[in-house]
Amino acid sequence: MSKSNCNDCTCRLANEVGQLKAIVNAQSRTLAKLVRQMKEGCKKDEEAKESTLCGLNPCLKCLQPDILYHLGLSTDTTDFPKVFGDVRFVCMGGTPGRMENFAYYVMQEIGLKINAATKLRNISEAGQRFSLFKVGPVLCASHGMGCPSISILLHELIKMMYHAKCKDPVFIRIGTSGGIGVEPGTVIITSEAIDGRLNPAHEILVHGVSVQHASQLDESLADEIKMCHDPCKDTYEAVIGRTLCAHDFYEGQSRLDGAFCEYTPEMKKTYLEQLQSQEVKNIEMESLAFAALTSRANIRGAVVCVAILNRLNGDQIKTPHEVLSKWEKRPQELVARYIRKSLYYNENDDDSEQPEDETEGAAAGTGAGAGDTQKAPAAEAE
Ligand code: R2B
Ligand code: URA
Repeated sequence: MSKSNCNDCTCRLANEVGQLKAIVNAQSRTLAKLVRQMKEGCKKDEEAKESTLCGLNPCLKCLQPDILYHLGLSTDTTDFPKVFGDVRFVCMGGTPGRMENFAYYVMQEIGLKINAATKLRNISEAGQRFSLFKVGPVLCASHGMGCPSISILLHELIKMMYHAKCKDPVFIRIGTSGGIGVEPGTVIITSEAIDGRLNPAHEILVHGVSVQHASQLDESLADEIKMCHDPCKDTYEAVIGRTLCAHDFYEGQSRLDGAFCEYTPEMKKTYLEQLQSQEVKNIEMESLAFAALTSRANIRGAVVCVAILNRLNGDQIKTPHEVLSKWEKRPQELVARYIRKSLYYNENDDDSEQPEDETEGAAAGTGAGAGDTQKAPAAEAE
C-alpha cells in the first residue's frame, strides 16, 4: 500500500471512529436521561409540550377526528403524539423510490438499525398518493411534481406535526433541478424561491382572489447545510443561490423541446441570462409552495437540489442514468450529514456535559439514536 493510500485509510478510520464515538456518546446521554426520568417517577418532559408551529388553522383542534386523506392517516386510528411525537426532521423529495432509498441511507448514517429481514414500512400506503417512511426522528416523504402536489403533502404533514405536538421540526426538500450557469452535478441550496416574474412569493387563488405568501427560506439552515459540504473531500461544488420555481417543466422553464413552443431561441437566451444576472442558480418546481407553507407555520425549511444540466447549454437531459443517480445522492449526503451533526454534535444540548463514558457501551448494540428509545425503528418496520 502506498504511503498516501495509507494516510487516506488512517484518516477515514479516524473519521469513522470519531463518528461512532459521537453516536455512542449521544446514546449514552439519551440512556442517562431516561434513567434520570425513571428515577424522578417517569415524568417525561414531552408530556406537557405542545407543537411549536404557528399561524395554523384555529379549527384544527375541533377536528375530531382529523383525516389526513392523502397520507391515509387519521387521528382516531393513529396515536399521533406516540407515533410521530419524536420527529425532528421531515425530508421530502419527488419520487417514492428515492425517498425510500434516502430512508435506508439516513438510517445507516444516524446509526439506527432494523432487523436485516425486515423492511421499512410505507406509513402512508393506504393513501396511495405519497410514500412516507419513519426512521427514528426522521420522516422521509415523496411529494410528486409541482406546487399543487407538494402543497397537499405539506398541509397534511404540518397538521401531523401539530397533532403529534412536535417541537421545532426542520423541513428539507431534496431534489433535482436545472442549473443556470453552474456545472452539472453542483448542489444548490436555495436562499429564496422566486416565481417566473422573479417575485419571492407563492401565489394562490382563494375564492378567486390572488393571495401571495412570502417564500423566504431559513438563511441559517441553508448555511448549516452548506457547512456540511467538504470542499476538500467532496468532488462537487455546493453553492447557495436563488431558485426559480416554475409551474411546468417545458414552457414555464423556457425550454425549446416541449410539445408546444411559441417563443424563439433568442427569447429563451435573453430570459435565462436575465435569471443568471439576478443570481438565480437553478430552476425546479416545488420551492415556492415549500418555502411559503413552511414559513407560514414557523418551520425552518431548506431546499437542496442537484443541477442535472446547465440550462445555458441546452434543454434535454442526456446524462446517463448511472451518473444521474450518483448526482441525486449528493443532496441526500449533505442533508444526512446535517441531520447527524444536529443529533449528535449539538453544543446546546442540556445533557452534553454528561460524563462521556458513564454508560459507555451500554447502548452501543441497540442502534438507537439520540432522542430515540429504540422503540421507534421497530414500530416503523414492516
Ligand atoms: C425537479 O424535477 C422534477 C421535474 O423533472 C420536478 O419535480 C422538479 O422540481
Ligand atoms: N427539474 C426541473 O424542474 N428542471 C430541470 O431542468 C431539471 C430537473
